[in-house]
Amino acid sequence: MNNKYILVEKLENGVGVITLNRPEVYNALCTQLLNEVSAAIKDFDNDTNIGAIVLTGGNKVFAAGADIKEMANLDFASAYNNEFVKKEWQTLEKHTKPIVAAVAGFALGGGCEMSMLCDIVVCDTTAKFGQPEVKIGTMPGAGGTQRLTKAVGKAKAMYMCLTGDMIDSKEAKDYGLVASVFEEGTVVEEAIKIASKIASMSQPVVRLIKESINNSYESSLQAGLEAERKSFYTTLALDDRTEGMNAFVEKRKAKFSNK
Ligand code: CO8
Repeated sequence: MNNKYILVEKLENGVGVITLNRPEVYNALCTQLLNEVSAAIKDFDNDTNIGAIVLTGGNKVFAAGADIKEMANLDFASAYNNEFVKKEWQTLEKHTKPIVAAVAGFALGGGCEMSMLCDIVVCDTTAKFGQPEVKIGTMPGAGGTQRLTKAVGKAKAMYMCLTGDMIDSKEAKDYGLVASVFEEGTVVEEAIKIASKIASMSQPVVRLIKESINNSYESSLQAGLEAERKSFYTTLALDDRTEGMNAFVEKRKAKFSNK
């Protein structure tokens, strides 16, 4: 497949690497990029030579969230009726091989959610995690109110989702959002080392362990995710969401009307 927004590599040590590649917009997650990531993950899942995957944006930025310019004209009816990006996110949720997220720089909104969909998150000292959707008149729609709460606890998740403030790599480590923090510029190679260690293990055993941890972690999560997605679609009916996204695109401060 010819990819426009990602780079895909198969390394000899059984590791597949997917690199988000829209640097001019901080790897904003447009539908095509999500489609490409989803197809690459499916390919790796079906490839018996691949034992683990690294998902990264490279050593500068992970992703600054869903593509706001693409969503600026999205309305509630079409998002809900056509299940806007639901299947792409679900491929990420359902992958069977372990994925290590290697985060440098911003992991915001859908970017933070994408990292949390991976099985292990590692970052470098430049990493900044956040759920800033509230600032553009919407809310997380791919796990930000659910997985973040399970990862960092209610108080910190409320703080992050309600203020839109970011946390740095130290806080992310202290709160258990990431497994390890590496020196600036080294996170991709370190993530590959972790993935290569996993790829050297028995694939069915790795899969059983992963399933088993997810069974524990995800009990009662699905109902929350379904409700969250519908609530995200609901924000598309608000004037404030239109104002927030237009203000971002026009590079001005949003004036919310609480409607
Ligand atoms: N979408 C589209 N374009 C973006 C995005 C984005 N998320 N982030 C940055 N860009 C673009 C900018 O528009 C700009 O483009 P241009 O040069 O053409 O004007 C370029 O990237 C550089 O950005 P800035 O000039 O703003 O760079 P700064 O270094 O000043 O700031 C930030 C960097 C802090 C990352 C800033 O760009 C920012 O705040 N970005 C938006 C972050 C955000 O709000 N993310 C959340 C998006 S909403 C979301 O993710 C919801 C997911 C829901 C999934 C639903 C599933 C059902």
